[in-house]
Amino acid sequence: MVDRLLPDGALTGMSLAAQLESLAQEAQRALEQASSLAALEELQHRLLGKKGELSELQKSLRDLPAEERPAAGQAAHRARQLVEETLHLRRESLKAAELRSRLAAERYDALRPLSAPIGRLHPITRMQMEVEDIFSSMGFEIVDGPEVETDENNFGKLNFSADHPARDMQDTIWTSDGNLLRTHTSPIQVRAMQVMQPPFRMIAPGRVYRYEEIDASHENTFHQVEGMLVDREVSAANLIFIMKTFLSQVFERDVTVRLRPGYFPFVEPAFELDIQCLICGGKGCRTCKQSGWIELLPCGLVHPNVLRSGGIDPAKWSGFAFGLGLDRLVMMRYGIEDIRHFLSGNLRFLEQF
Ligand code: FA5
Repeated sequence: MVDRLLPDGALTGMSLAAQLESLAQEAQRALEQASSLAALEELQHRLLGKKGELSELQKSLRDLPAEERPAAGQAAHRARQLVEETLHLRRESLKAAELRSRLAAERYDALRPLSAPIGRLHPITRMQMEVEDIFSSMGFEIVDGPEVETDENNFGKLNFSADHPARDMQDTIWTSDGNLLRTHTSPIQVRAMQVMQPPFRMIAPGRVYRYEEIDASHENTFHQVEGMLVDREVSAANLIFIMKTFLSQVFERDVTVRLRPGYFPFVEPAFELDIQCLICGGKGCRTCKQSGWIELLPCGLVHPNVLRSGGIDPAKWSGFAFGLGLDRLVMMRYGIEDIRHFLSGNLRFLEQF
Protein backbone atom coordinates (compact mmCIF):
# COMPACT_ATOMS: atom_id res chain seq x y z
CA MET A 1 0.00 0.00 0.00
CA VAL A 2 1.28 3.49 -0.73
CA ASP A 3 2.71 5.25 2.27
CA ARG A 4 3.12 8.61 0.74
CA LEU A 5 0.30 9.91 -1.34
CA LEU A 6 2.10 12.39 -3.51
CA PRO A 7 5.69 12.28 -4.74
CA ASP A 8 7.90 15.27 -4.20
CA GLY A 9 7.87 17.82 -6.96
CA ALA A 10 5.19 19.26 -9.14
CA LEU A 11 2.03 17.37 -9.75
CA THR A 12 1.35 16.41 -13.35
CA GLY A 13 -1.50 14.52 -14.93
CA MET A 14 0.94 11.76 -15.93
CA SER A 15 2.42 11.32 -12.48
CA LEU A 16 -1.05 11.32 -10.87
CA ALA A 17 -2.31 8.71 -13.36
CA ALA A 18 0.74 6.53 -12.62
CA GLN A 19 0.19 6.83 -8.87
CA LEU A 20 -3.48 5.98 -9.26
CA GLU A 21 -2.62 2.93 -11.33
CA SER A 22 0.01 1.69 -8.94
CA LEU A 23 -2.24 2.31 -5.93
CA ALA A 24 -5.06 0.36 -7.66
CA GLN A 25 -2.75 -2.61 -8.34
CA GLU A 26 -1.40 -2.69 -4.81
CA ALA A 27 -4.93 -2.36 -3.49
CA GLN A 28 -6.07 -5.23 -5.72
CA ARG A 29 -3.37 -7.53 -4.29
CA ALA A 30 -4.14 -6.52 -0.73
CA LEU A 31 -7.87 -7.03 -1.23
CA GLU A 32 -7.41 -10.44 -2.80
CA GLN A 33 -5.34 -11.53 0.19
CA ALA A 34 -7.76 -10.25 2.83
CA SER A 35 -8.51 -13.29 5.00
CA SER A 36 -11.78 -12.20 6.61
CA LEU A 37 -14.74 -9.94 6.02
CA ALA A 38 -13.57 -7.77 8.91
CA ALA A 39 -10.13 -7.31 7.29
CA LEU A 40 -11.88 -6.46 4.02
CA GLU A 41 -13.99 -3.76 5.66
CA GLU A 42 -10.87 -2.27 7.17
CA LEU A 43 -9.19 -2.11 3.71
CA GLN A 44 -12.29 -0.58 2.17
CA HIS A 45 -12.18 2.15 4.76
CA ARG A 46 -8.46 2.81 4.18
CA LEU A 47 -8.92 3.04 0.39
CA LEU A 48 -12.34 4.46 -0.27
CA GLY A 49 -13.27 6.16 2.99
CA LYS A 50 -13.65 9.95 3.00
CA LYS A 51 -9.98 10.31 3.89
CA GLY A 52 -9.00 7.05 2.19
CA GLU A 53 -5.88 6.77 0.02
CA LEU A 54 -7.72 6.59 -3.27
CA SER A 55 -10.10 9.36 -2.30
CA GLU A 56 -7.19 11.62 -1.33
CA LEU A 57 -5.44 11.00 -4.70
CA GLN A 58 -8.67 11.75 -6.52
CA LYS A 59 -8.98 15.03 -4.66
CA SER A 60 -5.67 16.17 -6.16
CA LEU A 61 -7.25 16.10 -9.63
CA ARG A 62 -8.46 19.61 -8.94
CA ASP A 63 -4.83 20.83 -8.63
CA LEU A 64 -3.99 19.78 -12.21
CA PRO A 65 -3.98 22.12 -15.17
CA ALA A 66 -7.37 21.97 -16.89
CA GLU A 67 -6.12 20.21 -20.03
CA GLU A 68 -4.58 17.35 -18.05
CA ARG A 69 -7.62 16.70 -15.94
CA PRO A 70 -9.71 14.56 -18.39
CA ALA A 71 -7.00 11.93 -18.92
CA ALA A 72 -6.10 11.85 -15.23
CA GLY A 73 -9.83 11.78 -14.38
CA GLN A 74 -10.26 8.68 -16.51
CA ALA A 75 -7.30 7.05 -14.77
CA ALA A 76 -8.93 7.84 -11.42
CA HIS A 77 -12.20 6.33 -12.61
CA ARG A 78 -10.46 3.13 -13.75
CA ALA A 79 -8.56 2.86 -10.49
CA ARG A 80 -11.73 3.23 -8.43
CA GLN A 81 -13.57 0.75 -10.64
CA LEU A 82 -10.80 -1.82 -10.24
CA VAL A 83 -10.76 -1.38 -6.46
CA GLU A 84 -14.55 -1.58 -6.16
CA GLU A 85 -14.84 -4.65 -8.37
CA THR A 86 -12.04 -6.47 -6.54
CA LEU A 87 -13.66 -5.53 -3.25
CA HIS A 88 -17.01 -6.89 -4.42
CA LEU A 89 -15.58 -10.20 -5.69
CA ARG A 90 -13.49 -10.76 -2.57
CA ARG A 91 -16.44 -9.96 -0.31
CA GLU A 92 -18.65 -12.49 -2.12
CA SER A 93 -16.00 -15.19 -1.96
CA LEU A 94 -15.32 -14.57 1.76
CA LYS A 95 -19.06 -14.63 2.50
CA ALA A 96 -19.42 -17.95 0.66
CA ALA A 97 -16.47 -19.41 2.56
CA GLU A 98 -17.90 -18.28 5.91
CA LEU A 99 -21.28 -19.78 5.04
CA ARG A 100 -19.63 -23.07 4.02
CA SER A 101 -17.73 -23.34 7.27
CA ARG A 102 -20.82 -22.45 9.31
CA LEU A 103 -22.89 -25.08 7.51
CA ALA A 104 -20.17 -27.65 8.00
CA ALA A 105 -20.20 -26.91 11.74
CA GLU A 106 -24.01 -27.13 11.91
CA ARG A 107 -24.28 -30.21 9.73
CA TYR A 108 -27.38 -32.27 10.52
CA ASP A 109 -26.96 -35.97 10.13
CA ALA A 110 -30.40 -37.35 9.32
CA LEU A 111 -29.10 -40.91 9.60
CA ARG A 112 -27.58 -40.54 13.06
CA PRO A 113 -29.10 -43.19 15.38
CA LEU A 114 -31.65 -41.73 17.82
CA SER A 115 -30.49 -41.51 21.42
CA ALA A 116 -33.66 -40.04 22.98
CA PRO A 117 -34.21 -41.25 26.55
CA ILE A 118 -36.93 -43.87 26.93
CA GLY A 119 -40.13 -42.46 28.49
CA ARG A 120 -41.89 -43.98 31.47
CA LEU A 121 -45.35 -43.98 32.99
CA HIS A 122 -46.28 -41.29 35.49
CA PRO A 123 -46.44 -42.71 39.05
CA ILE A 124 -50.17 -41.87 39.23
CA THR A 125 -50.84 -43.77 36.00
CA ARG A 126 -48.88 -46.75 37.33
CA MET A 127 -50.77 -46.71 40.60
CA GLN A 128 -54.07 -46.43 38.73
CA MET A 129 -53.17 -49.55 36.75
CA GLU A 130 -52.31 -51.39 39.97
CA VAL A 131 -55.59 -50.35 41.60
CA GLU A 132 -57.45 -51.53 38.49
CA ASP A 133 -55.71 -54.91 38.69
CA ILE A 134 -56.56 -55.38 42.36
CA PHE A 135 -60.25 -54.52 41.93
CA SER A 136 -60.53 -56.48 38.68
CA SER A 137 -59.33 -59.54 40.58
CA MET A 138 -62.29 -58.98 42.96
CA GLY A 139 -64.78 -58.89 40.08
CA PHE A 140 -65.06 -55.10 39.60
CA GLU A 141 -65.57 -53.78 36.07
CA ILE A 142 -63.64 -50.65 35.01
CA VAL A 143 -65.81 -47.86 33.62
CA ASP A 144 -65.22 -44.28 32.53
CA GLY A 145 -67.06 -40.95 32.46
CA PRO A 146 -66.57 -37.44 31.08
CA GLU A 147 -64.59 -34.72 32.88
CA VAL A 148 -67.16 -32.04 31.97
CA GLU A 149 -70.36 -32.95 33.77
CA THR A 150 -73.85 -31.63 34.37
CA ASP A 151 -74.84 -30.14 37.72
CA GLU A 152 -77.45 -32.88 37.91
CA ASN A 153 -74.96 -35.76 37.64
CA ASN A 154 -72.28 -34.16 39.83
CA PHE A 155 -74.71 -33.07 42.56
CA GLY A 156 -78.46 -33.45 41.95
CA LYS A 157 -78.69 -37.20 41.42
CA LEU A 158 -76.26 -37.71 44.28
CA ASN A 159 -78.83 -36.35 46.72
CA PHE A 160 -77.44 -32.79 46.96
CA SER A 161 -80.43 -30.43 46.82
CA ALA A 162 -79.97 -27.12 44.95
CA ASP A 163 -79.19 -25.21 48.17
CA HIS A 164 -77.54 -28.09 49.99
CA PRO A 165 -74.67 -26.79 52.14
CA ALA A 166 -72.61 -29.86 51.21
CA ARG A 167 -72.14 -28.34 47.73
CA ASP A 168 -69.68 -25.98 49.40
CA MET A 169 -67.56 -28.99 50.45
CA GLN A 170 -66.32 -29.14 46.88
CA ASP A 171 -65.54 -25.76 45.33
CA THR A 172 -66.69 -26.03 41.77
CA ILE A 173 -65.22 -24.79 38.49
CA TRP A 174 -68.15 -23.94 36.19
CA THR A 175 -68.05 -23.82 32.40
CA SER A 176 -69.60 -20.85 30.60
CA ASP A 177 -72.55 -23.00 29.42
CA GLY A 178 -73.64 -23.90 32.97
CA ASN A 179 -71.90 -27.28 33.17
CA LEU A 180 -68.94 -27.98 35.42
CA LEU A 181 -65.61 -29.77 35.68
CA ARG A 182 -66.49 -32.77 37.80
CA THR A 183 -65.45 -32.20 41.39
CA HIS A 184 -65.32 -35.93 42.13
CA THR A 185 -65.70 -39.24 40.31
CA SER A 186 -69.07 -39.92 41.99
CA PRO A 187 -71.12 -38.79 38.92
CA ILE A 188 -69.81 -41.98 37.29
CA GLN A 189 -71.94 -43.88 39.85
CA VAL A 190 -74.96 -42.11 38.35
CA ARG A 191 -73.92 -43.03 34.81
CA ALA A 192 -73.12 -46.63 35.79
CA MET A 193 -76.59 -47.16 37.32
CA GLN A 194 -78.15 -46.07 34.01
CA VAL A 195 -76.37 -48.79 32.02
CA MET A 196 -75.48 -51.59 34.45
CA GLN A 197 -78.04 -54.01 35.80
CA PRO A 198 -77.71 -55.07 39.47
CA PRO A 199 -75.96 -56.96 40.80
CA PHE A 200 -72.83 -55.15 39.61
CA ARG A 201 -69.43 -53.99 40.83
CA MET A 202 -67.53 -51.22 39.14
CA ILE A 203 -64.60 -48.88 39.66
CA ALA A 204 -64.05 -45.63 37.76
CA PRO A 205 -60.65 -43.92 37.88
CA GLY A 206 -60.43 -40.34 36.67
CA ARG A 207 -59.18 -36.79 36.96
CA VAL A 208 -61.22 -34.32 39.00
CA TYR A 209 -61.06 -30.56 39.49
CA ARG A 210 -61.72 -28.20 42.38
CA TYR A 211 -61.35 -24.47 42.79
CA GLU A 212 -59.12 -25.01 45.77
CA GLU A 213 -56.13 -23.45 47.43
CA ILE A 214 -53.22 -25.80 46.92
CA ASP A 215 -50.78 -27.01 49.56
CA ALA A 216 -48.71 -30.12 50.30
CA SER A 217 -51.76 -32.42 50.22
CA HIS A 218 -54.29 -30.43 48.12
CA GLU A 219 -54.18 -29.93 44.35
CA ASN A 220 -56.83 -28.28 42.19
CA THR A 221 -56.43 -31.08 39.63
CA PHE A 222 -56.13 -34.54 41.15
CA HIS A 223 -57.30 -38.13 40.73
CA GLN A 224 -59.86 -40.35 42.37
CA VAL A 225 -61.02 -43.90 41.89
CA GLU A 226 -64.74 -44.28 42.42
CA GLY A 227 -66.07 -47.65 43.43
CA MET A 228 -69.62 -48.96 43.63
CA LEU A 229 -71.07 -52.36 44.41
CA VAL A 230 -74.82 -53.03 44.21
CA ASP A 231 -76.22 -56.35 45.34
CA ARG A 232 -78.71 -57.87 47.76
CA GLU A 233 -78.31 -57.07 51.47
CA VAL A 234 -74.97 -55.31 51.22
CA SER A 235 -73.66 -54.29 54.65
CA ALA A 236 -70.94 -52.10 56.13
CA ALA A 237 -69.09 -55.34 56.96
CA ASN A 238 -68.88 -56.13 53.21
CA LEU A 239 -67.55 -52.64 52.56
CA ILE A 240 -64.91 -52.85 55.28
CA PHE A 241 -63.77 -56.28 54.10
CA ILE A 242 -63.22 -55.04 50.53
CA MET A 243 -61.42 -51.89 51.73
CA LYS A 244 -59.11 -53.92 54.00
CA THR A 245 -58.35 -56.42 51.23
CA PHE A 246 -57.54 -53.58 48.85
CA LEU A 247 -55.23 -51.78 51.31
CA SER A 248 -53.31 -54.91 52.28
CA GLN A 249 -52.67 -55.67 48.59
CA VAL A 250 -51.68 -52.14 47.65
CA PHE A 251 -49.25 -51.59 50.53
CA GLU A 252 -47.99 -55.17 50.86
CA ARG A 253 -47.25 -54.40 54.53
CA ASP A 254 -49.05 -53.43 57.71
CA VAL A 255 -50.37 -49.89 57.67
CA THR A 256 -52.46 -48.30 60.41
CA VAL A 257 -55.88 -47.10 59.32
CA ARG A 258 -58.82 -45.66 61.20
CA LEU A 259 -62.50 -45.54 60.36
CA ARG A 260 -64.58 -42.64 61.63
CA PRO A 261 -68.02 -41.32 60.82
CA GLY A 262 -68.16 -39.05 57.79
CA TYR A 263 -70.77 -37.09 55.93
CA PHE A 264 -71.66 -37.27 52.24
CA PRO A 265 -75.27 -36.82 51.06
CA PHE A 266 -75.01 -39.85 48.75
CA VAL A 267 -74.05 -42.45 51.39
CA GLU A 268 -75.61 -43.34 54.70
CA PRO A 269 -73.92 -44.29 56.95
CA ALA A 270 -70.80 -42.53 55.70
CA PHE A 271 -67.23 -43.23 56.83
CA GLU A 272 -63.90 -41.54 56.50
CA LEU A 273 -61.09 -44.07 56.14
CA ASP A 274 -57.80 -42.41 57.05
CA ILE A 275 -54.30 -43.83 56.87
CA GLN A 276 -51.64 -43.01 59.41
CA CYS A 277 -49.24 -40.60 57.69
CA LEU A 278 -46.32 -42.60 56.33
CA ILE A 279 -44.19 -39.48 55.84
CA CYS A 280 -43.88 -38.82 59.60
CA GLY A 281 -45.07 -42.18 60.99
CA GLY A 282 -48.01 -40.43 62.63
CA LYS A 283 -45.95 -37.85 64.55
CA GLY A 284 -47.31 -34.90 62.54
CA CYS A 285 -45.77 -33.09 59.58
CA ARG A 286 -46.78 -30.53 56.95
CA THR A 287 -48.12 -33.27 54.61
CA CYS A 288 -50.70 -34.43 57.20
CA LYS A 289 -51.07 -30.89 58.58
CA GLN A 290 -49.60 -32.06 61.92
CA SER A 291 -52.57 -34.43 62.48
CA GLY A 292 -50.67 -37.69 61.89
CA TRP A 293 -53.48 -38.91 59.55
CA ILE A 294 -54.26 -38.60 55.83
CA GLU A 295 -57.83 -38.74 54.50
CA LEU A 296 -57.64 -41.39 51.84
CA LEU A 297 -60.76 -43.40 51.21
CA PRO A 298 -64.18 -42.01 52.18
CA CYS A 299 -66.94 -44.55 51.73
CA GLY A 300 -70.38 -45.65 52.88
CA LEU A 301 -73.59 -47.43 52.02
CA VAL A 302 -75.38 -46.01 49.00
CA HIS A 303 -78.26 -43.70 49.99
CA PRO A 304 -81.69 -45.06 48.90
CA ASN A 305 -82.40 -41.76 47.07
CA VAL A 306 -79.31 -42.30 44.93
CA LEU A 307 -80.35 -45.84 44.01
CA ARG A 308 -83.81 -44.55 43.19
CA SER A 309 -82.51 -41.75 40.97
CA GLY A 310 -80.48 -44.43 39.13
CA GLY A 311 -83.62 -46.47 38.49
CA ILE A 312 -82.73 -49.14 41.10
CA ASP A 313 -85.32 -50.21 43.66
CA PRO A 314 -83.83 -49.69 47.18
CA ALA A 315 -86.32 -52.17 48.59
CA LYS A 316 -84.63 -54.93 46.60
CA TRP A 317 -81.06 -53.74 46.25
CA SER A 318 -78.44 -52.09 48.43
CA GLY A 319 -74.85 -51.17 47.88
CA PHE A 320 -71.68 -49.49 48.99
CA ALA A 321 -69.55 -46.82 47.35
CA PHE A 322 -66.11 -45.32 47.94
CA GLY A 323 -63.95 -42.52 46.50
CA LEU A 324 -60.21 -43.21 46.77
CA GLY A 325 -57.78 -40.26 46.63
CA LEU A 326 -55.28 -41.67 44.15
CA ASP A 327 -52.63 -38.93 44.45
CA ARG A 328 -52.51 -39.33 48.22
CA LEU A 329 -52.28 -43.11 47.86
CA VAL A 330 -49.17 -42.67 45.66
CA MET A 331 -47.76 -40.19 48.19
CA MET A 332 -48.17 -42.68 51.03
CA ARG A 333 -46.89 -45.61 49.04
CA TYR A 334 -43.65 -43.86 47.94
CA GLY A 335 -43.17 -41.39 50.81
CA ILE A 336 -43.76 -38.30 48.65
CA GLU A 337 -44.15 -35.35 50.98
CA ASP A 338 -45.75 -32.86 48.58
CA ILE A 339 -48.57 -33.45 46.07
CA ARG A 340 -47.33 -30.59 43.87
CA HIS A 341 -44.47 -32.77 42.58
CA PHE A 342 -46.96 -34.73 40.44
CA LEU A 343 -47.84 -31.91 38.06
CA SER A 344 -44.50 -30.11 38.29
CA GLY A 345 -43.15 -31.78 35.14
CA ASN A 346 -39.83 -32.10 36.96
CA LEU A 347 -37.95 -34.95 35.24
CA ARG A 348 -35.64 -35.48 38.22
CA PHE A 349 -38.72 -36.31 40.28
CA LEU A 350 -40.42 -38.42 37.60
CA GLU A 351 -37.33 -40.44 36.72
CA GLN A 352 -37.29 -41.98 40.21
CA PHE A 353 -40.29 -44.14 39.35
C1 FA5 B 1 -65.43 -37.16 47.62
O1 FA5 B 1 -64.97 -36.59 46.64
C2 FA5 B 1 -66.51 -38.18 47.53
N1 FA5 B 1 -67.05 -38.20 46.21
C3 FA5 B 1 -65.94 -39.54 47.90
C4 FA5 B 1 -66.95 -40.59 48.16
C5 FA5 B 1 -67.32 -41.44 47.14
C6 FA5 B 1 -67.52 -40.73 49.42
C7 FA5 B 1 -68.28 -42.44 47.38
C8 FA5 B 1 -68.41 -41.70 49.65
C9 FA5 B 1 -68.81 -42.57 48.65
P1 FA5 B 1 -63.71 -36.06 49.26
O2 FA5 B 1 -64.00 -34.67 48.88
O3 FA5 B 1 -63.41 -36.31 50.69
O4 FA5 B 1 -64.93 -37.01 48.87
O5 FA5 B 1 -62.52 -36.62 48.38
C10 FA5 B 1 -62.19 -37.97 48.38
C11 FA5 B 1 -60.68 -38.15 48.52
O6 FA5 B 1 -60.05 -37.43 47.47
C12 FA5 B 1 -60.09 -37.56 49.80
O7 FA5 B 1 -60.14 -38.48 50.86
C13 FA5 B 1 -58.67 -37.31 49.40
O8 FA5 B 1 -57.91 -38.49 49.47
C14 FA5 B 1 -58.84 -36.91 47.95
N2 FA5 B 1 -58.85 -35.44 47.82
C15 FA5 B 1 -59.86 -34.60 48.13
N3 FA5 B 1 -59.52 -33.32 47.84
C16 FA5 B 1 -58.27 -33.37 47.35
C17 FA5 B 1 -57.35 -32.38 46.84
N4 FA5 B 1 -57.68 -31.11 46.77
N5 FA5 B 1 -56.14 -32.79 46.40
C18 FA5 B 1 -55.82 -34.10 46.44
N6 FA5 B 1 -56.62 -35.08 46.88
C19 FA5 B 1 -57.84 -34.71 47.32
